[in-house]
Amino acid sequence: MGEYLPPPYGIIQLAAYLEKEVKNVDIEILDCNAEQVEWKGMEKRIESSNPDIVASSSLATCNTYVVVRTLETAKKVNPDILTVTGGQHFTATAQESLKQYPVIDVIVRGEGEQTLAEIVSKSKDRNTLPRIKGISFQHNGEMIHSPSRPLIENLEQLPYPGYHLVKDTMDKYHFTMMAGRDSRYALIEGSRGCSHECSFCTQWRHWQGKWRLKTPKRIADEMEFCHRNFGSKFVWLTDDNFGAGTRANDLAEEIIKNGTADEKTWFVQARCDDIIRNKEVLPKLRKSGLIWVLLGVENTEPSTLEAFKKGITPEDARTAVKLLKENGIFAHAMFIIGGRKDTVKSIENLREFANELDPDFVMFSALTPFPGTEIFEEAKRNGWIEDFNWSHYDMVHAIMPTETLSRLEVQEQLYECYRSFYGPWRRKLQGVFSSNKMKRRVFRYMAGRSLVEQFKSLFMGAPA
Ligand code: B12
Ligand code: SF4
Repeated sequence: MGEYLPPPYGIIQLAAYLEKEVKNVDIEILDCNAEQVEWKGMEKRIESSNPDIVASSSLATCNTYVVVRTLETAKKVNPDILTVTGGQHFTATAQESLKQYPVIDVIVRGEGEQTLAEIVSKSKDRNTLPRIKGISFQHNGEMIHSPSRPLIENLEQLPYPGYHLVKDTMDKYHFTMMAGRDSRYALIEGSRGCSHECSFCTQWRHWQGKWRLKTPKRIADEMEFCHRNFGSKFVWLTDDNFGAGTRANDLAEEIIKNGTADEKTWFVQARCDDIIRNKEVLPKLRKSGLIWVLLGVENTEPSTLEAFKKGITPEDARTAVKLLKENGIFAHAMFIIGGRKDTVKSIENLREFANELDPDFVMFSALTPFPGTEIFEEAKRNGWIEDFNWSHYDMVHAIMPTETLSRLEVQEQLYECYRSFYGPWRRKLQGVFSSNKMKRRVFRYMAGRSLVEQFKSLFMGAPA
């Protein structure tokens, strides 16, 4: 998706909670991406801060080695530093990760706020660690997994995200292709978890199959808070769904009520069926600043959709894309290739479907068996996984073959999907000269940087 620099949302959320709940704690956030700090610089910063604890963000499986190197750097500076990490990947792989990476002292499993606060409060006496719920650690060569911590019942007990802790780098965060280089960008969390159970997704299991929601008023107020205090003009709502009922409508109304809807825009990921359910609300959502929706279309083959347990149909995708376009909301569709039953023909059909669907923007990805998913378990059991290099788990590198295609062939098919959608001059010209401002910007941006070619160079020759 071109150049972007996101604020480190998970970490500032955790830090804001520590500030609120733990007495006498000094917190420093180091955003190495934003501050352009390399490994040596990180080492120096840790040295000069002389912390008791170093906690690293992780976000996605593909960042595993970067997390490990970060914690290694902390241990190099001072072996007594307590090193901590968490998030979806380390939660799902706690046992193996502790074994494989002895530089990790503690893995926080699942929800992080309360657990990290307790670790910080009790860190002076490490013998109390076993009494903390929701952690995994090694003690005298033994792997200890304390009982899971119950989820926070009401998400509104959480403080507003700690953007003040990264205020010096706030003007650096951007999502150029989506919102332009100069639009200050913030992430806001409106809910945690998901009420669906797709077999390729880590999200619902990580949050114990529960979907907890902030109220529309609170979400709108958080957007307003970022706008007023940090000048945020573009907000990525981290939710995965709108859901049914009046939620989407109420959110749009609350944003409009706050009076600055025309000064900011926002983005969300959504299910096709939720867009259809909320079709009457789309004009209001657009008025509230919703400019871009990423739709999980995933696939069109009935057997693949069934294996994915997504619970939507190609017809839902057609309707959802049409509705978004009619309402001037940029329709971005995501597809997954490389399911076990995929063949050259089925992927060709998917390409045809994507072309016919004609969303404003598409992304194709290779089915990635993220640890913690049903697909990972099945694939591991059956020996389908050919690549355990976590840095390749970015949905761009093919990790598994299908019944009829080798891993390299899946990889080539992925590139072919991009070429087929973005290659034709007709689509390029329609994009570059589109009457839709957003589409014009995206296609001009892509054309200027030959993004499809860059995509090819990311992986060609990757599977060894
Ligand atoms: C916004 C977002 C992005 C944004 C911005 C990320 C950012 N810097 O904040 C961008 C666009 C950059 C992005 C990119 C990618 N993303 Co993303 N992203 C998300 C999204 C929607 C929200 C993340 C978030 O902030 N959540 C809210 C925070 C509070 O939750 P959290 O991070 O899980 O943290 C909580 C706990 O897990 C725990 N915790 C987490 N880390 C730590 C660390 C410590 C020390 C402790 C104590 C606790 C702890 O405590 C936190 C509070 O309770 C999630 C899906 C989701 N709804 O969560 C996907 C998600 C994280 N992304 C995912 C993926 C796959 C990617 C990409 C690989 C996609 C791609 N092909 O490019 C890249 C990876 C980029 C990279 N190298 O980091 C997957 C990860 C799956 C996996 N196991 O790898 C997710 C889960 C989506 C999904 N449903 O599959 N992403
Ligand atoms: S893919 Fe989307 S709908 Fe399915 S479980 Fe994950 S977040 Fe929920």
